[in-house]
Formats: sequence, C-alpha cells, structure tokens
Amino acid sequence: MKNELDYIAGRIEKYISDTKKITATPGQGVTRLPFTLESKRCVHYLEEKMKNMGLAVTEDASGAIIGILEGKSEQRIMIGSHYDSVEHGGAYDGMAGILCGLEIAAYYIRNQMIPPYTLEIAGLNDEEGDRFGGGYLSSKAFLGKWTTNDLKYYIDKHGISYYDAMILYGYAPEHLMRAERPRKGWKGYLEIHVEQGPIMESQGIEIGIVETIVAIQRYYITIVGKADHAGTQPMDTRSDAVMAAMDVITNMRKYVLKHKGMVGTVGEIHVYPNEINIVPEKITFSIDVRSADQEWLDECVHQISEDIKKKEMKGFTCEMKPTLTNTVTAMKEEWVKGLEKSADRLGFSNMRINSGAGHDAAIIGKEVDTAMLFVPSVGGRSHIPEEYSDERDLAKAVLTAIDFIDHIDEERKSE
Ligand code: HGY
Ligand code: MN
Ligand code: MN
Repeated sequence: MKNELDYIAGRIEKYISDTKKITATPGQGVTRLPFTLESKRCVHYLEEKMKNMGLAVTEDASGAIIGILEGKSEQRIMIGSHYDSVEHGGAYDGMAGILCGLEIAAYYIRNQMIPPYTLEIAGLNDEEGDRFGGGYLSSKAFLGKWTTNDLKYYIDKHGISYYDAMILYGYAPEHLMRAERPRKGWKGYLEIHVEQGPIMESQGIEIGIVETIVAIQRYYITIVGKADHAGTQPMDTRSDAVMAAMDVITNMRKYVLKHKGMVGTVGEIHVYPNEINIVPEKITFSIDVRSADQEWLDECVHQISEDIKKKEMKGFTCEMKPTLTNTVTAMKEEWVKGLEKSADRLGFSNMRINSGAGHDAAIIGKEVDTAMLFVPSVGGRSHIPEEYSDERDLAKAVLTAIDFIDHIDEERKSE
C-alpha cells in the first residue's frame, strides 16, 4: 500500500501546484471567485483532466464540473468539493477534495476495477459566498433551492448580482432552477476536505471523520448616520455610523465569548465616505456567527437585531440583510461507522470530529446520505496563502474512501 500511497500523494502534489497558479492574486494566495476568468480557467483545467482520464464530463447550470465513472450500479456516489476560494486563500481548501475524488476514480481505472456504484467526481462552484455573500451555489442548486429572486438578491461589492454575473459569464441564470438532481439516483455524497483547524494536528491524527457541521448565520448590516466635520461637530450631536456599529459588534463579541465553542466574526467592513476628518455617515459590515447550539445562535442574532432597533430609535437608518442561514447538519451515522472501519482496516489513526467550517456537505447532507473525511491542516490554519496539508495525508483519505466504497453495502448488512 505504501507505493500506492506515495504514488497518489505525488500526483496530488503536482495537481495542487498546477491549480494554485489559477488565481487572480498571484503571489498573494489563491483568489478564485465565482463567474470570473479564474473560475473558467479552473473548470477548463478540471474538465481536461477528467476527459484525459476517460470520464464522461458535464458542466451544470451552476458551474459545477462533473466527471462520471460508470460503476456496477447506476446509483451514484458524488465525491466532490468546491473549486472557488476566498480572496487570498489557500491552495487546498476545496480543491484538495476534488483532486482526491479524481484520484479515487483514477485508482479504479488504473487497477482495471469497476466501482460498485457510479462515481461522480464533482468540482462545485461558489461554496464560499465571498463574492456575493450567499454561497453554496452548486450544492443548493442540486437540491433545487434557488429562485430567480435569490439570484437578484445577492449582490457583489460592485453592485453586480448573481443573475447579472451569470449572464456576463455566458450562463443562463434561469437554467439554474433546472439543475436540481433527482434524489432517487443518488446513493450519497462524500467530501474530503482539509480540517482548517488545529485539532487533528495537535492530537497526531491522520484521518478525521466528521460527525456534524456547525450551524451558521450570516448578515450584512448597514447603519446610516450623518456626515459632519470631525473637528467642529460636538460629540453629543453626532450620528457617527462607525461608533454605532462598534456598540453592536462589541455586544456580539461579549455574547459569543460567554458561550463555549461559539464564534463570531466581522470580516468585511465598508465605511463611507471613509475619510480621516469626516464623521462617518455610513457603514456596512458582515456578521458571521456559528454555534453547535441552535438556541445560542438564534439568541445572539436576536440580540444583534435588538441593538439595531435601539440605533434606529436614536435616528440611525439601519438594514440587517440575511445572506446565509444553515442549521447543524449531522453526517450519515452508517457512513461514519463505515469510514471508521475503513481507516482502522488500513491502519490509519482516526477520530470523529465536528466541523466549525461550513461545507457543501452541510447543504447536501440535509437530504442525501453524506459523510466527510478531514486531513490535518499544518499549523491548524486556513483561508490564508500559507495554508498547507501533507499530500500523503490526502492520499490516506483517498485510500480510506476507496476502501469505504468497496465495503459500503457490507455496512448496511451489518446494521
Ligand atoms: O466559511 C466557511 O466555513 C467555509 O470556508 N465556507
Ligand atoms: Mn473555505
Ligand atoms: Mn472549503
């Protein structure tokens, strides 16, 4: 198995070095936003790789690129992740899972084996939501969750909606509503992903088997006050949008810190007119709050909306625009057990782990049997140019997934 592992690791390393070059910010990490030149180049790269392997290739209305390897059964197991990235992100987040999926198919082809189920190796589009704020474009499309209004609701920082961006990119946005996949033909979804946190590395674990994916709520909050001269306007007659936002953000932080395991982030801030000697008139900032406890999450969001109301009482004009609401997603227990057995069979140390990051699996797993495998993130960090995982760990996840697929129905019989 060692040769196979090294061979797969070497191939993944090569493909990561290829794909990390597909970025809008060379030298400053991976930036591959949806419906841009970088996403088109990435789709072409994956499409060519899939065709060279002899897979049947389709591209769906969301921009998902899917390579199909016929199996003994026409029921399909999708193995995928996202090819989009955050801005100035890393080379492994999302992409590693697609490349591992390609290596799973390549293993069956190389060893002249037919997988028990038809495998769909999928590169999914806009999981992150960094351009338009929403995210999970392909995974939500698979479940038929989009409407035309949604596509016009999400706007990027240049005022371009999903709808318009898709047209500019040469897509027909109305077709997205037809990208829904029939559930019956879908055996399940398996996603390999880097952990993006410090847990596995700190415990020296090779394979993580995800049990649940965190609940997330995201908003863009806009507060409008009054611009004034920074020197002459007395403090008690100002309507300073930034000072108002600070109250809301400070209270959010206080709430989150009191609730173990909860996280809250204000990652994006836009101020107008954004000048050193003008009292800020307007601020728009993002809120991303996450918890495994739905009650805490709802309570924290309620507190934020109450704080916004207090600002309105003081004369500010406010908007709290929801962009993402996802409850906790539990992975398929039968698959979790099966993956544990596979990792044990192959002698890889493994642990069950909950994901603090969102994934396409969090959406698909609501309606389809779904599981995720994690590999350690070196230094426990992600969403940075320095993001790194050992390709040998990715190869271990590939071999674990293959063993799981080969034994998948034995799990059911043993239940
Ligand atoms: O935000 C996340 O957790 C993921 O990277 N989309
Ligand atoms: Mn990410
Ligand atoms: Mn990801």
